[in-house]
Amino acid sequence: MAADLFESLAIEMPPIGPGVEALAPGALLLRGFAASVARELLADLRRVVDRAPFRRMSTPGGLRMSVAMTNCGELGWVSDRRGYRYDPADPDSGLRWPPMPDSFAELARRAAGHAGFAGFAPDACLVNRYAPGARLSLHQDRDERDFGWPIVSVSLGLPAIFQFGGARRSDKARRVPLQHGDVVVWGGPARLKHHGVLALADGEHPLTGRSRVNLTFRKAG
Ligand code: MD3
Ligand code: FE
Repeated sequence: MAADLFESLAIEMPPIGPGVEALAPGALLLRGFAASVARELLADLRRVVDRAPFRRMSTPGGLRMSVAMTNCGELGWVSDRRGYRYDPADPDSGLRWPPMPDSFAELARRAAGHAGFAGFAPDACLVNRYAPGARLSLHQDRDERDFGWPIVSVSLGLPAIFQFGGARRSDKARRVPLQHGDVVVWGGPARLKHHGVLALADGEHPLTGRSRVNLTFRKAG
């Protein structure tokens, strides 16, 4: 009886181990998963930003976002008065986005594998940089072609409070603190949920200074 119960749970639930937490169906938090490679990621990010500097984009409605963004990989997410889209070129330079560093792609592939998404090969990495006070209001990520692939997010630097809501923007959102090195895989039923980030609290991090950096890996095209 109890054995049957556990057997069925083992089939339904993702493999949960130390430091692994299901935030919601399809949303797997891997606490500290990126901590051991954080220095390498940030060194590789410096080379990306040399070619494609952080910039604050505008929304289609003409508001300037508080979060500064750049991209690497074959496609980059851009927002301007014309709308949201993935573009192979950086609109600020006209050049292709910098290639995705191997350290980025490998981390994303390993994390997605832990959540059951074998073969995740992201073609886009949106990099978000938050200064104190910067925030991201509740939104959905739906500019990608195939929602069957997850989004993998990697938090670096100062901690932030992440909001995870529902199918509708007005659905009540729960708050999840995300720390340096945390990785979340958002797939399945979590993939189209609304989410955002509360205004960043001031602080100082040894690796990023007064900022938080978030990498989001996507299969966009
Ligand atoms: C849940 N970035 O870039 S990462 C974004 O911390 C974005 O910079 C936030 O939302 C950040 O679009 C949150 C976590 C995240 C990313 C994508 C998701 C959560 C998600 C897609 C679906 C559901
Ligand atoms: Fe998002």
